[in-house]
Amino acid sequence: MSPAYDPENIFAKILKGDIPSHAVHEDEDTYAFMDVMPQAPGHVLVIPKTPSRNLLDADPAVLVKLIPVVQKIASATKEAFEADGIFIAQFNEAAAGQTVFHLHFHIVPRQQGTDLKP
Ligand code: DGP
Repeated sequence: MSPAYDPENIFAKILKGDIPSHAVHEDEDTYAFMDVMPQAPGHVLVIPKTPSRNLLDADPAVLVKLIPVVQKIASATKEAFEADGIFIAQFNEAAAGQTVFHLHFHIVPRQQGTDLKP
């Protein structure tokens, strides 16, 4: 069983407007914004507005609304950054690399022959 959702996590504060962010999309259920530590130009994070610690913790009904937005933002980002491909990643718990405990998808434009920043 996962630890409880912490309502004071950074992305919860971004959703509340307590921490500024650069929005690229917002609707009733979803928010997308630029990652403050981009692994490549155009690195976007897509999050649900519903409190969810990670994918394993999320109500499937939340994912049904979130995934089409991930797809849409990935397509738009690929076009905007003239990327050769798009990397989409999502981590669950610290052992797997999660550092902010509010469900998020990383969308990172990739150019052929370039590496992600470590
Ligand atoms: P991870 O939990 O490891 O999947 O990644 C969390 C990401 O969140 C990481 O790429 C950096 C980003 N991040 C952390 N703090 C902030 C913040 O205050 N604003 C924004 N825009 N991004 C943040």
